[in-house]
Amino acid sequence: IDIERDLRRALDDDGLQLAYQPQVSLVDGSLVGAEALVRWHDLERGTVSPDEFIPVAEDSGLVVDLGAWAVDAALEAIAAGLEGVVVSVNVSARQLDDPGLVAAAEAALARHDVDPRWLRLEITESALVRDAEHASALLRRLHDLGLRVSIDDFGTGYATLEHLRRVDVADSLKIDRTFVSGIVHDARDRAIVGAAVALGRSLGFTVVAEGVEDAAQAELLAEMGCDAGQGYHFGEPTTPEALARRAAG
Ligand code: G
Ligand code: G
Ligand code: MN
Ligand code: NA
Repeated sequence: IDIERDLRRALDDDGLQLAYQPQVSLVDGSLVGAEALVRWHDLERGTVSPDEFIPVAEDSGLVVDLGAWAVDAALEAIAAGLEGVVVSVNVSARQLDDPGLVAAAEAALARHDVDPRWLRLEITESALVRDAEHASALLRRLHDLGLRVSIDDFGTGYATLEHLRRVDVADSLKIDRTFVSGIVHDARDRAIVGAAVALGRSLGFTVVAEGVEDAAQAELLAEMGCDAGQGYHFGEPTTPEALARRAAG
């Protein structure tokens, strides 16, 4: 069961796909963005969950090549009909250690005739905190290429107000779904999400709530001033073609 070897092969042989999960405006219901999520359907293994193979990719360093592939695939999808929708790609902590990250992003942009502002890189809060000085310098260089930057899984990674102040190139903040899931029934979750939305908005971030699963949650989030929602209520991760149709209609 050498998952690392099989993942490497899938990466080399066009065996990975990106699925795009819609991000919807809580103000007018329009499609404002999508998160690209890697999918691996293996002939022998069946569908392998990213929760299973992303940690392997991180430990082995394969996530550097996987991340470069994801950026390339997302740019291709944007060029093929997603322009107008901000597509987010996840960047793992391990990729921030790769000295070739900025050059790889630059090369990918050169390969595709795409306005870089339609691509957003999602950095988890924990990756940001691990080496804040290095991370914020790196994010600035990526931002200088015209890319957008988002802080992912906010609330789970011990970011301080100092971190938030420092990462001024990020334009979006994603509130982790572990907080969002409780907002209707749990007053403490509601208070935390409300405060996080207010903090994010007042710092100029577009605030996106993750894991929105029903209309009651969406309504509460809208009342809090949250900009956008992502989750099963608005749609599961889907093909780039289906997302493009949704963007057009
Ligand atoms: O859709 P979901 O099961 O797809 O994703 C599970 C986890 O895998 C999430 O934490 C998500 O951030 C992570 N993930 C999905 N796609 C990628 C990717 O392209 N790169 C990295 N680093 N993580 C990803
Ligand atoms: O990057 P991140 O860990 O946030 O990746 C998103 C993960 O959350 C993916 O595994 C995706 O399939 C999953 N997901 C997306 N929408 C929902 C939702 O509404 N509820 C739950 N429980 N999970 C979701
Ligand atoms: Mn993410
Ligand atoms: Na996330």
